[in-house]
Amino acid sequence: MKSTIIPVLLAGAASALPTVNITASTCVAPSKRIEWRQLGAANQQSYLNAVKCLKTKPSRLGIEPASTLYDDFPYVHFQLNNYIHGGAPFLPWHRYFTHVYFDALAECGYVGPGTYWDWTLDTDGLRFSPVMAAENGFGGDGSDTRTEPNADPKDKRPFRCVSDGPLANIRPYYVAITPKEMKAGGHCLFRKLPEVSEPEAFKKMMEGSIIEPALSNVQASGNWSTYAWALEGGPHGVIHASLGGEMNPTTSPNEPLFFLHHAQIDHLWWLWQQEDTSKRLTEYNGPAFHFNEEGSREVSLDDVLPMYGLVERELTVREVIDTYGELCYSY
Ligand SMILES: *[C@@H]1O[C@H](CO)[C@@H](O)[C@H](O)[C@H]1NC(C)=O
Ligand SMILES: *[C@@H]1O[C@H](CO)[C@@H](O)[C@H](O)[C@H]1NC(C)=O
Ligand SMILES: [Cu+2]
Repeated sequence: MKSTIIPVLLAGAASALPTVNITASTCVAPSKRIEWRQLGAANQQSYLNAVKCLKTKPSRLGIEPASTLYDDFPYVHFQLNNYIHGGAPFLPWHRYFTHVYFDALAECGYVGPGTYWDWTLDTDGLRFSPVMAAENGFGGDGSDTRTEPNADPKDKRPFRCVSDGPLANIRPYYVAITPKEMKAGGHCLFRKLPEVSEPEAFKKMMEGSIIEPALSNVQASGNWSTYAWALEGGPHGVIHASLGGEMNPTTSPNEPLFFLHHAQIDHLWWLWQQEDTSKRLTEYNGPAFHFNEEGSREVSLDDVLPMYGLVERELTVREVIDTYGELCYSY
C-alpha cells in the first residue's frame, strides 16, 4: 500500500516546486543547538510550555477535526513509516522533521535554541536524567496505578500514564494499534521503561550500542550506508526501546522526548559529517524504502522529503544534508 502511495506523492510534490538555487551563503548565522541540560530553567520551561501549546493549535492536515498540531507529527510519521525507516531516507527525513517541529515550537512561543538529549550521559538509568525530571523536564516513567481509562479493551498493552511533570495531563490523539491500524480519540502520554523491570537487559542494550566503545564504533563507520544503518539499528532503536510506551509504535512522536532523541541522532550524524565534509555532505545512496520492501528504487539527493501537509514547500535531501544550508543550524 504505502509503496504505491508515496512515490506518487513525491512526484506530485516535486513537479509543483519552483527551482531554487541553494548555496552555503544562504546560511549566514547558523543557530546552535544545545543539550537540554545547558538550556537553563527559563528556556526549559518555555520549551515545555510550547509543547503543551501545540495541543491548542489547529491541525495543519485537516484530517481529524479533533486533532491538533501536536498530533500532526505522530500522524505524519505513522503514514510515512516505510519510507522513513529502514532505508536511506531515515536520517535526512528525521533531520527535516525535527527542524519542522522546532519551527512549530517557535510559533508556540519558544524562543530558545534547538535542543537535544545526550543520553550518553544517562546510561546508568534514563529515569535519573534531568530530561525525565518532574521539574523542568518531561516527567518520569509511566505509573502502574494510573492507567488509561479510554484504552481499547482489545489493546493488551498497559497504558501506564506519565503522572508527574508538566505533561502529565496531555492527551495525544492518535495511537497505533498495529502497523496497519491507528486509533483516534485521545489517551494519556504513556511510558514503560524496561530499565525498571529488566535492568540487566537494559544494561546489555546500552553496552551494545551507546556505552563506549560501542558508540565510537558506530561513529567510525567509513561510508554512508554502513553508518546510517548502524546508527538507526543501534543507538536510535535502543533509546526508542528503552523509553517504551509511546516510543514503540509508529506514532512515537506522541512522546515529546522523541524530538530530543532524534536531535541527538542528528547531532551524531552531524559530527560524522563534519569529519569529512568533502565526502559526507553529498554521500547518499541505498534503497528508498524499508529494506523489507520489494523492488525499492535507489535514492537520489533530489528526492523530495514528504511532510504530508506539515509544510508549504517540501525540501529535497540535497537541501537538508548540509545543516549549513536551508535549515541553517549547527551543534
Ligand atoms: C540557478 O543557478 C544556475 C547556474 O548558476 C542558473 O543558470 C539559474 O538561472 C539559477 N536559477 C535560479 C532560479 O536562480
Ligand atoms: C561501505 O563499507 C562497508 C564496510 O566497510 C562495505 O562492505 C561496503 O561495500 C561499503 N559500501 C559502499 C557503497 O562503498
Ligand atoms: Cu521515526
